[in-house]
Amino acid sequence: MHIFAKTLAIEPYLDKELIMKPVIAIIVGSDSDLPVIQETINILEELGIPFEITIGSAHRTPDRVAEYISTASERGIKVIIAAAGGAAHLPGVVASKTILPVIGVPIDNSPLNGLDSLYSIVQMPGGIPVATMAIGRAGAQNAGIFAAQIIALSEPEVSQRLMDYRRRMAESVKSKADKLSEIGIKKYIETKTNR
Ligand code: RP5
Repeated sequence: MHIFAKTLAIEPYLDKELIMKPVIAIIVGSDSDLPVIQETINILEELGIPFEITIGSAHRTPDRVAEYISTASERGIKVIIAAAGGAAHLPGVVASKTILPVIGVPIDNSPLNGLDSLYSIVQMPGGIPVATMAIGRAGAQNAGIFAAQIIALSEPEVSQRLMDYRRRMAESVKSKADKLSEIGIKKYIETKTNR
């Protein structure tokens, strides 16, 4: 199995077990999903949560997906993020193979701009849930945050990092509002479009 496991250098006050082993697994249906799922990776890196990531397709490599997911719990994985586009059955198939919580990210790379992926992921029949995020980059970002929130239930340090993240987000909105009232709407829009 080719699993790209990435363990991040994080501050020593985190639980040793958490530092050493990935606790979140990300699986994408294709390498073409990776640019969107980069948003998930950014969040997990910012919050210092170790994760692993792999590519596995529910229709092109169903056996590989089954094997990868059935051993996730043994590896110490607590949450799985599954991202796919088009007729996106990957998150549902992943959820069928584990009782770990599965977060689904609908990728917007299809002619239907991800609406097909959203419906495929969100409309799971009763019995096998998938926590479905928004389509595309915002969904990928929220998948990372939501997974971190699950980890935070048993890791107070992760909880603190999530609160710090929210504080930084609020500060960034405030500084934008301050800049807007300082330079006015025309200049503000100019600075945004010149970026
Ligand atoms: C899905 O098909 C993948 O998740 C991807 O979003 C989509 C297209 O895959 P490629 O044809 O780009 O490999 O299974």
